[in-house]
Amino acid sequence: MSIPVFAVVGRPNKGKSSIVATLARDDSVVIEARAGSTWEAREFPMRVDGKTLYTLVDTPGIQRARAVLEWLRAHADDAASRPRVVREFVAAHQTDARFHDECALLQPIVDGAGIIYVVDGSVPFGADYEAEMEILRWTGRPSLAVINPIDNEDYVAEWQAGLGQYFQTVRLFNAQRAEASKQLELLALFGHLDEQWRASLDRAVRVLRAEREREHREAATLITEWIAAAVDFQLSQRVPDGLPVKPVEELLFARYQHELQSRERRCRRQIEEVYHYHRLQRNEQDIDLEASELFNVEQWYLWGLDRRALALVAASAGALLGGGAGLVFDGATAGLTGGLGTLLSGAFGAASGGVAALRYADEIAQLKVQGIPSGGKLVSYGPSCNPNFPFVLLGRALLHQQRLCSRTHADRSDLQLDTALLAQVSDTDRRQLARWFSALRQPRGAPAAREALTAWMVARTALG
Ligand SMILES: Nc1nc2c(ncn2[C@@H]2O[C@H](COP(=O)(O)OP(=O)(O)O)[C@@H](O)[C@H]2O)c(=O)[nH]1
Ligand SMILES: [Mg+2]
Repeated sequence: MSIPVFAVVGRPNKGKSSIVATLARDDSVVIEARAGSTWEAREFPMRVDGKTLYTLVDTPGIQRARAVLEWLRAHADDAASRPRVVREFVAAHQTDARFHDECALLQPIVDGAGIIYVVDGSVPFGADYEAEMEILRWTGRPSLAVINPIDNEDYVAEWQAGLGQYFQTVRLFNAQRAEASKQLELLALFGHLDEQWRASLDRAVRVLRAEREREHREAATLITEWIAAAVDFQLSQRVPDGLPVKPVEELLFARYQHELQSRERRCRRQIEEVYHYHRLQRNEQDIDLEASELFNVEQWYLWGLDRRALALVAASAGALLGGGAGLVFDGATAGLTGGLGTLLSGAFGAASGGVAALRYADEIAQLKVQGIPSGGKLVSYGPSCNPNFPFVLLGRALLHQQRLCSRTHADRSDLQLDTALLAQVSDTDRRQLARWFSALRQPRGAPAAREALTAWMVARTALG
């Protein structure tokens, strides 16, 4: 049985390469504002278990339709000879530089490919498109038209009427922003162009759907692992007798922060790979423990929990920790008395000791200086016992993942990671998360908490 092949054709700059990038989920497809950036036809096969389910062919733009049509008309005797005449045109112009692009885009079609004709729904339809549509009709191959609304949908209705004269199927499809379900719908439609192709394309849709679910699970697992490792993370350093402790404390904190930053970056890069992004440019900021990102009220809104949410979380986490964890509530406002300083003082005792120099460090984790029996001191930092900390990490990770899932491989803009996300989490979910985070910090509860947290993320991605 023949493998379905689809040639994506149209004028330059209509989003042909964008459609290929989006459907093939391949960010190596060349997309440029400059016309003529696709010079040769390039094939993108979708392979599963060593078998190709279908192939997309990105092609150079049609530019000399009138001249081609003239040649075709001069060489055809009747309607039945048209497909043969198109083949003859391609054969006769292989080395003709004037028709290089036309030969490159017609070749896969005369070889048996289905036609995906792409137009821009934000510019008017015009009779001058009819020559190229006529040529495509002459090939006698099954075809489908896609209206890509590049800037807006102003002329979509007009295009639908015009294209309807030449194509049985016309679809509106945003090459750069179509969500996953729309992408799969379009692929299924490709399969309907020819009865022989249907089974392969239906299978491709099923495989792709399963693939996405697997990716979400993999991403969720990576995020859980990262958060569990981050709250568990600790560093220590020996200081020989007679040497000052303070510089070591500062150094240790700097190393702690640096290590968390690079782990977060690593986790993000891994998740980008999971979703097939290999060339992403991003606008991201490393987590900054010193700039009080976690504790600044405005920043709470962005990444972590606001005062009210934090109180809720502290209440449920505190209950699990057995109450005496230094959580002091102001009963009247249900807020926290004195903010986080109070939250972490008391049993945690972080405010005591030589930590005043590290203004915010004490709030992420505990800095400890212990005497060593053999002499000198051991300075240690972490693991973090701050209830807000894993929320901040989760918020950052979910935003990153959500941004990846809602973009396409045709979108080459920077990944923007500067908006709020956790605002969308319900109070019930927050309490649940707080319990899992607190269990993550205990050896006994950790495996179940990891599983629950991963499952929660998978369910959330499936909904979004
Ligand atoms: N905003 C927007 N831009 C698009 C869309 N499709 C294509 N473009 C842009 O149009 C230009 C040409 O796209 P490309 O896919 O290379 O078109 P091709 O020449 O037909 O292959 C690029 O700058 C794309 O970013 C779209 O759906 N929305
Ligand atoms: Mg192109």
